[in-house]
Amino acid sequence: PANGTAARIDWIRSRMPLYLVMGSVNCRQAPDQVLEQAIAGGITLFQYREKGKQALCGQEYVELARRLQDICHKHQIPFIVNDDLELALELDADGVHVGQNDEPAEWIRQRLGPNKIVGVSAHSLKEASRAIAAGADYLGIGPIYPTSSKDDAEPVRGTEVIQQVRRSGLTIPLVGIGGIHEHNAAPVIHDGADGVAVISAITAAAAPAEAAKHLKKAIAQRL
Ligand code: TZP
Ligand code: MG
Repeated sequence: PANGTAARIDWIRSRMPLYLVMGSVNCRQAPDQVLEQAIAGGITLFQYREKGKQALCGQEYVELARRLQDICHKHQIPFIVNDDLELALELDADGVHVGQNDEPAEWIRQRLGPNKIVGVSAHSLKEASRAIAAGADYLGIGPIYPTSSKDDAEPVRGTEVIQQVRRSGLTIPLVGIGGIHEHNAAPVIHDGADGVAVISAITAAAAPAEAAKHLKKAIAQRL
């Protein structure tokens, strides 16, 4: 099972193939330009994740969010906020993504209402089932491969948890995350994901548009 009407689930699943997660810390060029290029390369969903030691805060944090949201709007890419319900409400963002140690998904769903997107990170079948019961629209499962973009990442599990979730009959839209790039994305889709979420494969690429295009192609061949 998954949450919502069939049409809503289909729509959310259709946004999963190439999900860019990004903050200023991840970028070599101006974040606005990285996002524009990533969209040109074919990303289907965007998450503003401004985290880490050098992360912007206060007014700068909000201003960057607004600029990136404007770019997403212009290209009809849904704009999701990582772990900041208040910012999402202030900006009328399209949704919020929370981890297991963030505000509970039930609360996020209650505050956002039924029409916004709620994403939850899950690292086991149990966490996946709980997230669905709490009202999640999609799951992020990882890290699939070793990653240097998250300091407090859980152990690498390959596609094991994705396979467990699918074998248990859960049909919720889901993406794999963690160390994914164009040459290792195929097994993630093959093993049951509806897409991949990436940071560095696009943000640290010399040519983000090309990187996104190649990733999208690797995924589309498997979907
Ligand atoms: N959650 C699990 S791994 C990860 C997050 C946010 C970081 C993914 O970044 P990259 O650069 O695609 O490995
Ligand atoms: Mg979090």
